Amino acid sequence: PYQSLLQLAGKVSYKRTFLQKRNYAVVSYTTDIYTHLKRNPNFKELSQNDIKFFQSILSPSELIVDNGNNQDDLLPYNTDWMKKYRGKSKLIAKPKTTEQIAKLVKYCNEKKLAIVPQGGNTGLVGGGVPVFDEIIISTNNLNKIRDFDPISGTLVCDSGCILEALDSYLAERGYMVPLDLGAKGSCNIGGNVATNAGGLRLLRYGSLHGNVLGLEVVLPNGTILDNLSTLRKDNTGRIWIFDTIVCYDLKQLFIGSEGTLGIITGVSILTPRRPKSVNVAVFCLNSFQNVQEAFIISKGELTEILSGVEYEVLKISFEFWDIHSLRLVKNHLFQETKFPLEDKYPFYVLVETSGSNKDHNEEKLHNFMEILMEKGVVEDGVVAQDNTQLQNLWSIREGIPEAGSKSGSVYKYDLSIPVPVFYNIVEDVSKKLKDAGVFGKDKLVTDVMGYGHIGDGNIHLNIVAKSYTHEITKLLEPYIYEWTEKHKGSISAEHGLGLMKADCIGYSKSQKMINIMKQIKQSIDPNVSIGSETIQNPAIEKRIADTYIGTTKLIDKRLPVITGAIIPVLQINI
Ligand code: 2HG
Ligand code: ZN
Repeated sequence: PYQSLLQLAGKVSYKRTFLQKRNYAVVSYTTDIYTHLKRNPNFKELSQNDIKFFQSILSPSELIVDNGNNQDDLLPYNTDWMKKYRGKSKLIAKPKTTEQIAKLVKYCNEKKLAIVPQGGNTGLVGGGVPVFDEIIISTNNLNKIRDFDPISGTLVCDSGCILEALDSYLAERGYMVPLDLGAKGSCNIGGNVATNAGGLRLLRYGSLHGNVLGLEVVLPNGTILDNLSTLRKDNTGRIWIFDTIVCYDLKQLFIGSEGTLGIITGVSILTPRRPKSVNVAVFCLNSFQNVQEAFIISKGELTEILSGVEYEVLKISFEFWDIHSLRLVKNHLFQETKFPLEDKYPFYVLVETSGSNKDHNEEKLHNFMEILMEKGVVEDGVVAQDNTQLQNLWSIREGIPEAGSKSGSVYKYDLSIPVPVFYNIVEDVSKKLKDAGVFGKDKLVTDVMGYGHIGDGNIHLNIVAKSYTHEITKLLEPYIYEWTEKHKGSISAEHGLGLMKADCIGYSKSQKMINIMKQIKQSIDPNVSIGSETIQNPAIEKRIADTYIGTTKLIDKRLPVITGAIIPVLQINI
C-alpha cells in the first residue's frame, strides 16, 4: 500500500493574500467587540499637516489616505487575515526605502502619532493591524534582494520580500530559505523575523534566532540601526560602561519583538544548500501514543547514521494532524479530487526526509516504513512518487488553516506543550465545549481540531465556530492558558502574542522577566509609540495590563550570572 500512486489533480496554492476576494466589510471593529480597550489620549489624531508631511516624503502611489470614499482601499490593511480584528487607520504608508521609513517614524515619534508596522498581514494574533487610528507603515514596497553570496550562502534583502519569492530566487542558485510556512505566498521575511515565525522547517534548520545573521532596523526615534552583518561568528558587542563590560547580541532583541522595538527594514540570513533528494510519506495511525512512537523511531532511524565509510545526515520534518483537520481539508479544498488517504484514522503524520544521496534517502525511508509496519505503529500510508505528489501531500498539511477559515470563524491557540500530553488539550477543550452544549452539529462550534509541528512540541488547537462570540471566548479563555501554564507550556509557540494575547504574557513568563522586558522597551521606545500601544488596557486577572508602561530606569549595569540552561541533545545511532 505504500507505493500507491496518488491521484490528486494539480497543485493547490494557498495564499493568505488580501488580493483574494474576501468580504472585509462584515468584520466588526475591534473596539466594538473588545470594549475594554481604550484609546490612550496621549496620542494625537491625524491632522491635515501630518498628511502633508507624509505626502512630502512619499509619492501618491505609496500612500493611501482616507478620503471618505475609499474604504475598499483601506480595508485590507485595517483588517486581519482571520477577519477577527479591524482597526480604523486613516493613513497607510507604503515606503520604498529605509530612509523614507526613518523620516516617517521620526516625525510620528515627535508628533506623538502611533504607528503599527505591517508586513504581509498574514498574522494570526491581531498584531499587524491597528486597534484604533494608528498609522500603518507597510513594508510591502520594500522588496529588493540586496546581495547573495553563493559561497557562504548569506542572503541580504529588504524586509518586505515575500518568503516564497526569496525561496524561488535561492532555488535557482541551489539554496533555500531555512524557513517555510503555509503563508509563504504572502508573508514578508521582515514579519517572519519580527514574530520569530517557526513553520515547517524548524526541526531541520533551527529557529530564526540561529539563522538570522544581521538586521537593519528603524528605531522608534527614527535612527537607522545598521547591523546587516553576514558573519556567522561575531562576539564584538562588548563595551565598557563605567566599571563593567556589557556584551549584547542586539539583533536577538528584535527577533520575535513583534514590531514593538522598531521596524525591521533589512534582513541578513544564512541559507542552507537545497537538498538534492527529498522524499515525503504520510502515515495513518490509530492512537496518539503511536504518533509519539513513530516520532521516536524516526529520530533513531532517519537522522544521523554511519553506513560503511559514508557518513550521511538526513534532515527530517515531522508534522501531524488529526482526523478532524483532514476532513475539513477534504471538504473545503479537495472536494473534486480523489483523496489519497481514507479519513477513518484518528491521526496522520507527514514525514519528509532530505539529504544529498537519493538512493540512501529512499532506502532509509523504506526501512523506516517497514519498522513502523512490523511494530504495528501505523495502519496505512503513502509515499510521494514525484514532485507533484510530494507537493500535494504537503498541501494537505499546509491547507488546514485555509480550510478552517473557509469553514467558519476560527479561534486559534498556538501552544508549546510537552509531547506526552500534547493531544490532551484538544480532547479536554472538546469535552468542555460539549458539556456546555455549544459543540456539535448545528451548534455554535462545529469543529475542534489539533495539528502541528510535533517535532518542535508545538500544537495548533483550532476551534471552528459559526462566528466569534463572547460566549465561546469565555469558555476557552483563560481555561486554555491555565491548562498550558499547568503543563509548563507556552501560550505562544510561534505566532506571537499580538493583540489577542498581549495581556496574557504572565501565563508563560515570570514577573521578573516581564519587568526586564518593560525596561528594554522603555529604553528603546520611551514614547511607546510603535506597535499597537495606543491602548489603555484595564487589568484583568493574570493579564499584565501595563506591559508597556514600565519604569524608565535602564537595566542595571551588572549582568546576571546564568545559573542554569536547558540544551536539546541530538540522538546518535551506534
Ligand atoms: C501552521 O502551522 C501555521 O499551519 C498556522 O502555524 C496554524 O492557523 C494556525 O493555527
Ligand atoms: Zn505552525
